[in-house]
Amino acid sequence: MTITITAFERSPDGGKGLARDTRVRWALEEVGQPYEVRLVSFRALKEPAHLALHPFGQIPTYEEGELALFETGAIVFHLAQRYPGLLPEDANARARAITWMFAALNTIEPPILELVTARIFEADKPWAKDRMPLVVERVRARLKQLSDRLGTADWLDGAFSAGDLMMVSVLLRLRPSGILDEFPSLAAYVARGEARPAYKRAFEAQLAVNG
Ligand code: GTB
Repeated sequence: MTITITAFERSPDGGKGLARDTRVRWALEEVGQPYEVRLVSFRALKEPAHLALHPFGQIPTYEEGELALFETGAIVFHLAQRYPGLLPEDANARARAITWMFAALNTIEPPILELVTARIFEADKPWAKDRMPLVVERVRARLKQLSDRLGTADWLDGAFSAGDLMMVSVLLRLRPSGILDEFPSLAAYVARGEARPAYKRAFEAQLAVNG
């Protein structure tokens, strides 16, 4: 059955791979599933046809026969459950890998998004200068904890998993801020993710659209 995802017709990042279709492309590449991409304009995101797929009018979405999904966490989890390659066989190791997916989305991504919002969309607000150090400190605190847990390991819990795919994807959003480089082990962790052939294919595919 054909898998179709949606992505920006033209991502505002100009091909840096920061829009969230990249993590879904990456998961599809890791599990070796071919896919098609339907490109959507910002206007079309808010039109009924797309809202029927995604109630919040965003990308990416995922269609496979009768199944339509939104939310990258749900999409990557679906792929990881359906196809081998992203979750361990052992039940406990699998549960821990899923825990890391949730940690990426629920614990690490929120302060990073707060920082992105502060840097890009609120930089001209009168309170921006006072608030920025607080926002940056919240990110640093989480990165320190994550870095402590990763230690000298390559991946968060044994072999590469959907948990790492999601964590690396979330951390990549920090790169323009420079904060990631304050944590060399996390910067190296992200670089390991980017070096995976599946990531490279996903990155190139989005670059072909947005570059
Ligand atoms: N929780 C949802 C998920 O994980 O799927 C969030 C989806 C989401 O935020 N989608 C964004 C979107 O469609 C694109 S990824 N936004 C349009 C809208 O809401 O109207 C966020 C994003 C956008 C642009 C860049 N960039 O240019 O650097 C990076 C990330």
